[in-house]
Amino acid sequence: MNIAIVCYPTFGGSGVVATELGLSLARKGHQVHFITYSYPVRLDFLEMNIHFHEVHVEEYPLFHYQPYELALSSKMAYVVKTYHIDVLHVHYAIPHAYAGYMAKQMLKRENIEVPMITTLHGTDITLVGNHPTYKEAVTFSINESDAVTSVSQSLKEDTLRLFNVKKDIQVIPNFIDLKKPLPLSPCKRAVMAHPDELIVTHISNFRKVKRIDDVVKVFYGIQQKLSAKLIMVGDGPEREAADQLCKDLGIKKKVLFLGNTSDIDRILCFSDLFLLPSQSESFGLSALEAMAAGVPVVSSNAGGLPEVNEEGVSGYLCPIGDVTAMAERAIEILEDKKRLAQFKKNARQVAHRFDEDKIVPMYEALYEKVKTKNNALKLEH
Ligand code: GMT
Repeated sequence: MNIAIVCYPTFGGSGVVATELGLSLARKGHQVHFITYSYPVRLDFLEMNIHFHEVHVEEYPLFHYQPYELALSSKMAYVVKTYHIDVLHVHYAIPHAYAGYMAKQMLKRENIEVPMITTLHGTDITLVGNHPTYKEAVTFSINESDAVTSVSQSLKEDTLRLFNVKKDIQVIPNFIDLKKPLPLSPCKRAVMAHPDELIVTHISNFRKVKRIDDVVKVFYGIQQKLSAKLIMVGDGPEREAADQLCKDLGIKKKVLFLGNTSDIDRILCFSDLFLLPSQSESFGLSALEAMAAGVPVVSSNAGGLPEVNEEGVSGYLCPIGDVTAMAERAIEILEDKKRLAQFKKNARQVAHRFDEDKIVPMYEALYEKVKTKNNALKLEH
């Protein structure tokens, strides 16, 4: 099939999932066309069957806000026409589903019908999309999609609760490539910590929703009992405040801020525990990535996290903001070598539920379904 994927190219989970999906589909022989404003961060280099179409927004002094949706919908229409796209798959409703709807309307004028699938990822529903500024347009574009998927049952329920959505929403969870070879070079644990130190890791975009200060507070509790280091991966608005909190708590020397990287496997390979105390989390892809690398997770019990992190098996789930409980659970996992080894093993096992080989065929089946329906409609006309 010729599939166009529209996503954010940044470090956010939705862009990562979209990119990994595109790569997986390309490996299976589909032609995959990424449409976005810059090269997706997880796409190392153009690979076989992968194509990239940059959305360029022309700057003009009259515009207070540059019209990205306009440029995006024009590019979508162009790519669909030129490359005979069978399915348009947009990740993150804002503004992708809206721009996709416009592209479909433009194409209709030229007698080209292309089905559009919208995948809801989380903040497009729970935070941004739900804001009155966008709500009407988001509801409209979800309802106008030919198929809608959400990355967890919890997100599906949030969508139905918050929006007047008439469309059926299919849950297709995020996935992980478990066949991927482990880091090429040996795992460099010694660079990060002394041999007797445990390594606790957090990866995110350091937004408020991630409760970065809770990560630091939980670690503060852990290091009072056990010798440990905290590795903070990512960047965003809360980074400076977290840095300051580390100074205030006197743990600055035990916390390393590494900034953004797509080489997370090289970090997860030496991590003993992953912390994700988010306020809201539709799925928690970073937790799944940690589990796949054999790293147990202590997370909040928010949104879709209980669908990913199995209580008492791959880690623990604690009430949002309960840093004491999170630190206690973390210590419970870390303090006993045998127990830690068991949790590590379990984490990897639980991650197998989200194996790429199980999940990607669900998308392929959906593509086939919307394509067949679209062809039948064409015949009717
Ligand atoms: O978590 C973020 O802030 C990034 C955000 C995104 O849209 O890129 O992530 C969302 O989508 C991910 C991929 O489906 C999910 O794993 C994250 O849980 C979800 N984030 C939230 O719901 C806060």
